[in-house]
Amino acid sequence: MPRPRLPLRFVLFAALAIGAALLLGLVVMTLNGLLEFYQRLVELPLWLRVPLLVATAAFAGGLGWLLWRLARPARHPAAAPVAPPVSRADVDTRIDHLRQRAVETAALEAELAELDRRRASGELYVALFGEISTGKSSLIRALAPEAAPEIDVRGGTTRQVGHHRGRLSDGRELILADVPGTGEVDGVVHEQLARDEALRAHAVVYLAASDLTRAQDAELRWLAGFGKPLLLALNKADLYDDAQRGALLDRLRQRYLAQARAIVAISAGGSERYERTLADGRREKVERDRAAELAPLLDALGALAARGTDALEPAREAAVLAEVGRRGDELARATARREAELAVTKYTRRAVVGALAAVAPGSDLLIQGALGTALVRELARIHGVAVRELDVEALLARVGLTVRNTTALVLAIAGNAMKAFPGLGTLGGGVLHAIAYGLVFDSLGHAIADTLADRASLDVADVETRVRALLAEPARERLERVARLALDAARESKSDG
Ligand SMILES: Nc1nc2c(ncn2[C@@H]2O[C@H](COP(=O)(O)OP(=O)(O)OP(=O)(O)O)[C@@H](O)[C@H]2O)c(=O)[nH]1
Ligand SMILES: [Mg+2]
Repeated sequence: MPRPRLPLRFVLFAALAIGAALLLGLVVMTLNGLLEFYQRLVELPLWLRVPLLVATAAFAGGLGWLLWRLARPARHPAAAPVAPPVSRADVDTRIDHLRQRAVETAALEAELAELDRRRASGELYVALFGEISTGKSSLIRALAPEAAPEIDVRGGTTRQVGHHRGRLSDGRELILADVPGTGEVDGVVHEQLARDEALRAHAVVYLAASDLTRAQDAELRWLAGFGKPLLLALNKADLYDDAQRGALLDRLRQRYLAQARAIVAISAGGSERYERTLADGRREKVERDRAAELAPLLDALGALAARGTDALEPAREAAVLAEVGRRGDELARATARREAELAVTKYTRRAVVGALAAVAPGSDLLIQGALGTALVRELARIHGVAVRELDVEALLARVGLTVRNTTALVLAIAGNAMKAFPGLGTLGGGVLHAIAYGLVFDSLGHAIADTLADRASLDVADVETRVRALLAEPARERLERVARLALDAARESKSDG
């Protein structure tokens, strides 16, 4: 039924016609205006004409520049450093701080020691990198004939990092690192080994056996972000005919012009198994090596080696330091979280004990009192955030109001906790309040710790929002923990008294 379509087409046509007419009118008007402007300009005396012309040109130029700034396509985020550069002294200080907090730093120190060892050795380190079964181990075997890395059609054959001494055509030596492939299901640990080794190398050869997938693309850009030389090798080129290979290479060259120093097609070789029939009719399994074709990669590696390790060392060092710094920060954060958790438990217990001891407990008394201040101070120290006395007071006053408004709620929740722990009921009404205080302190402590961790400042509004959320819906695990604290404290105070 073509009928209903007709009006729509008509409307479109009409709109187009009106648009075209308007545009034409606009063009004519502009031209007209320009002509008039020109005529008047010609009539003006010279001393007025020249400055006016200059001003008009400047205005047009400025407008053009502004339009270009707004409309120009975003530049490629090529080779942007992954993390801000970290100096060796900075990393050493961070490790010192961690050691002072009794954090295990041996792995970080080992990484730095390896950094120094490689620099002192003067050897050129090249890491191969790529998804499983792209032919990394095969390439090692082709470049380092004495090496015998395991090669298999099954992905995930290489499980550890292996170093092999290889030789380039001009006789120069280099150390090749064979690493586990990425992209294996559940291969996170192996993938980390590969990534760490890639950062330790002077240069990386990224191997692919076809056009890059989205995951490979991200991986390659991440590697290139460290600013070290990256060679992209399209392996198993023997599987493509000349036209296919050329088209693939063109595409890769267009996409990774900024990331890769060279983009080459190679055949690492590898081996193939097949069955053949003997003269007597028996069948036998044979394995034979495929011929390797590595010339363009050898050229690229040769050019790299010709630069010498000294030239390649700074980028290598920056990559390792950035990674060690990142891991140090991660350790520091985890340690702060652990210490904060202990501090919150300590103060929650004190709040509970205090509430049990008080004749007529009042929430303000505890929250605004010394206990609250001490909790804030300790958490701030743990997270390395400087806080002023004034801010602590403001925080406690504000949270005090929140708690007062939610007291009925907190008591109701505490009542539920008591039901879950029948033993608590027999300890009397004071326990209900003690649990309520415990909950308040536990919530306050976690809220402050999270704010400090996320914002690196004592953001009062943020703490309050978090306290409110925590008090409104305390998780069962928290409830039980606080109730148990109250139970223990009540028993202790009974046996004391
Ligand atoms: N056709 C062809 N096959 C190759 C080539 N290079 C390697 N292969 C085959 O690809 C498969 C995987 O080779 P490996 O060298 O084990 O690959 P890998 O990247 O080390 O694999 P993982 O260790 O599992 O990450 C093997 O069956 C090789 O024979 C090549 O140039 N052409
Ligand atoms: Mg391998």
